[in-house]
Amino acid sequence: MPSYTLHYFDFDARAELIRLIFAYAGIEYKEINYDFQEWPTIREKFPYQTMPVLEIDGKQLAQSGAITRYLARVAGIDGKNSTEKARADMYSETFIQEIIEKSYSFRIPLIEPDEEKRKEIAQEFLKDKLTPFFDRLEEQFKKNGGGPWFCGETFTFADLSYFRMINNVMDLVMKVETPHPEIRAVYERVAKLPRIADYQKNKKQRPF
Ligand SMILES: N[C@@H](CCC(=O)N[C@@H](CS)C(=O)NCC(=O)O)C(=O)O
Repeated sequence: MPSYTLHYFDFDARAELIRLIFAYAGIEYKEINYDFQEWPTIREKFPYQTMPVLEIDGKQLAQSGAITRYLARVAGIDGKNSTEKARADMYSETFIQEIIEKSYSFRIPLIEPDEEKRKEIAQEFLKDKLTPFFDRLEEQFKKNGGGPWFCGETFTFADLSYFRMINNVMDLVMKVETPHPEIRAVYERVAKLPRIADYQKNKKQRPF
């Protein structure tokens, strides 16, 4: 197994799915966190002056999506065939782009400093985005075979990405009124995986 070092800020944000894949696969890695004050003097070290960056035996791999897919391949959870791989990608990208990235506007004070405004945006997000999104996801999940995982019988990184997304907006998920029993069950299944349960129990609590 290569040696792995993950470089990121001390946030969940774009590194959390990567950490979850490491945890699921039981792969050892080192993590180095940077703060914003030191970032301007450090960014030059990285290929595109952004993080996360995964160092694999000393070689740098940038882009959270590339790192995720690389690790999913290493862990054997990237899907068994081209269709499953594409579907896992589709779900994971949707969770990241449609929900997690859109939640930054009410999660990150640096983006929206006004706390009252952040609360307002969160309420709008719950009503206009999250609730219809879950209705649709429940429908898609059933159409695509009904589980137990997002790629049917095959567990993939999309299930971890889903778990990550729900945790990211858990406070709002609790307020969604329509029931979504099928996809809710996926969350419970992931949460019960022994290595994931262990990771969640011991994980550092970060604001976003
Ligand atoms: N598309 C990139 C975006 C990376 C990115 O923008 N990372 C942020 C932190 S989440 C960053 O490095 N910001 C510092 C900067 O842009 O100077 C990815 O997914 O890895």
